[in-house]
Amino acid sequence: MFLTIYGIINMKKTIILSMCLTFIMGIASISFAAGADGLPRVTQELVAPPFLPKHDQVAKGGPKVVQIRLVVDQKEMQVAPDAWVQAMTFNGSVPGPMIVVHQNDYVELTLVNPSTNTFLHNIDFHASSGALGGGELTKVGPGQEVVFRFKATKPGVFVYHCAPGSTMIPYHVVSGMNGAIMVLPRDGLKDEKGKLVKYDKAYYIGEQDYYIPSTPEGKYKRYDSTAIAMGDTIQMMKKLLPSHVVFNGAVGALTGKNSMTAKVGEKVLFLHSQANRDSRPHLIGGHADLVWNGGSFSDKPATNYETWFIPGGTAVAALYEFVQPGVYAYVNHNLIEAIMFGAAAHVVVEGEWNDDLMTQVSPPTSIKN
Ligand SMILES: [Cu+2]
Repeated sequence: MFLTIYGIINMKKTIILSMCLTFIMGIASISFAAGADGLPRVTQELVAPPFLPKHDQVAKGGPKVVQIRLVVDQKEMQVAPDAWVQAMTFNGSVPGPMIVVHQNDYVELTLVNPSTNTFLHNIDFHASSGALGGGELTKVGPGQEVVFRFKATKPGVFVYHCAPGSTMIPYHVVSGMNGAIMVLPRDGLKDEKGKLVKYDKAYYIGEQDYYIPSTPEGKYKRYDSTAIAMGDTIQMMKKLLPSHVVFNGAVGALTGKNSMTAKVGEKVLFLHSQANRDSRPHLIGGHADLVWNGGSFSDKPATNYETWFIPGGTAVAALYEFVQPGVYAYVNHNLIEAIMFGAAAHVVVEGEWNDDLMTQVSPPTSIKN
């Protein structure tokens, strides 16, 4: 319409203007096509937490399209010796797998909802920009799959979770449908002085609150399906009092033979997510040398924290170089949640003890006077 009116006024100018518009639109379509379509594609093999998929800390080459596959698995999982949950999971683990890309890579997800499931599912990526974090574009009913792509423009650690609408959002999240993605700066992580910092190991700790109903006698109820469990569980959820707060899906998932490991002198990156409640990780006997508060890698990391904070719906990265051997407890420092609800893990660290840093000057004896 604008062109028509303008053309009546001056046909010559119109021709020039429309040529310019065609040229500009041409550039726009070229730059769009050069977005994801022209880039190399790689497939990332996702692994169950606390491990991370194979990745480069400093990106090699330019942006890529990173293809991943998440399959929704509804199944019963044991949370504690006396408690089971009808879990809803991404790829069968609680939390879902950690995804690792670099800033300005594209994440191309195939989300699969097998026909054996009963509910509709989707995914909201906090790392993405756009309506509902992709929630509307990724809704899949049982028997469907969808391919969805977003550009990871912001560096940091971010939660992803199922968000199918209404009460189903918290129900799916507290049934296990959450995980995290780490979007590394292309030139790697930087310390507080802006110097490249590399980690020797990285672990993903996904904290999960469960709301498992009990019988009047105090025994945890066990259900045949998520649909059957839903009514009672939602009544429990409304009280805001979890029955369990655990790391990686179950009490003891990161202790004993499943403990995290490290050596003295190794820098370990702890990635901790909580999709629903606040948390406050603390490494007993250690620290966080660096903490990227709010999970943002755009900001300088804070230094030398004793306990760091995870606002609900966030994933946070903390780095620590172990300086002493031993079995360290990594806990939610609401110690009731750690000890009585289950939010505790172990890091077994090998190496030489440094007496200068800590020693028992004399062993316990009877009080002398
Ligand atoms: Cu879901």
